[in-house]
Amino acid sequence: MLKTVAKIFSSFIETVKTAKPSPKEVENVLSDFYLQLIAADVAVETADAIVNSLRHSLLEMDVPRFGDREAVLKEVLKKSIESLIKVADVNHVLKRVDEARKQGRPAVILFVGPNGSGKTTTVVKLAHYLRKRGYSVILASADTFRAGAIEQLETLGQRAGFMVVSQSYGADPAAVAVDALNKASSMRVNVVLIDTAGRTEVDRGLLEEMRKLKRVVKPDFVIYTGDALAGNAAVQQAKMFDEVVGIDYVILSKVDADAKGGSAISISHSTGKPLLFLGVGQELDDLEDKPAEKLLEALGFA
Ligand SMILES: Nc1nc2c(ncn2[C@@H]2O[C@H](COP(=O)(O)OP(=O)(O)OP(=O)(O)O)[C@@H](O)[C@H]2O)c(=O)[nH]1
Ligand SMILES: [Mg+2]
Repeated sequence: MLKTVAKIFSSFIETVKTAKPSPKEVENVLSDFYLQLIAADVAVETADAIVNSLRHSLLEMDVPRFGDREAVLKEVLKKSIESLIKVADVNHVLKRVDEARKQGRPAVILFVGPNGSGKTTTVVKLAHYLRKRGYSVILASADTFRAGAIEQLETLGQRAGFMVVSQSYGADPAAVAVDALNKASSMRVNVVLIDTAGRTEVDRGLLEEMRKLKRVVKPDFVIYTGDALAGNAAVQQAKMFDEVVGIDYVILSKVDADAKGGSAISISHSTGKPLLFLGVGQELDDLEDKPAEKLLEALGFA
């Protein structure tokens, strides 16, 4: 997990730990480091931010005579990465669900993202997460587009013990979502999670449909699910989804299978949208609600 970036970090520390480099050496080391980060799919603006925050420390760093330069440098790098990984407190989401409950309505969370990014799997994992915390949840299959999508959510959802509201392929996704909302209201269910079809910037019709869905269901939150394996593309797509539909949070999936780590350290910084969870496997419990801790640990800062 995130081995490439972790290695780039440790070899950077190795290079600069022994003696205080001259300004010229600092620039050489940093430009090398920068190129390695870009090659590992770190977004350009994020690599810039890391390098800029390190430049000052490398030039000005004042380690006591017998001080441990390596430990100080590692701490500086850790602080820099920590400040870039913006996370959301899941309690904020739970509080909103409580407020909705007090108003006598279900909270609604709309999942969006590109094809195959992990939306459907994550919907079921989040339902499980919420149920463990005492909330009742139903799922809406508003992906009426991709062959097999309805059966996939029905299978995964029902196996985990959730009610799945669906219609037929080609049905209006907004109609499915409204149907689910009505059922949730009459059954006094706390949360409705809406699964949608994967889409890209070339699917104009699908993007418009997503906007309509948002207009109709007025979700409490829109969550973008990105695939860590897509690297920088996951970051660019998140920006596109934010422009087109508006997103509140990011969940990055498949972090367990991501050998590089570029998207994981860039996505919240680059999009300005906080990371809510990391998907770290295909089981129901593989949803990590402390993304920053988990990423820093994988990057060797434990
Ligand atoms: N290793 C790993 N695999 C995951 C994770 N999340 C999802 N997957 C797998 O990724 C694949 C795609 O997941 P889906 O949930 O179907 O993705 P989707 O975004 O709903 O896909 P579309 O509906 O086709 O757009 C499936 O094989 C999942 O099991 C994760 O956190 N880790
Ligand atoms: Mg899906």
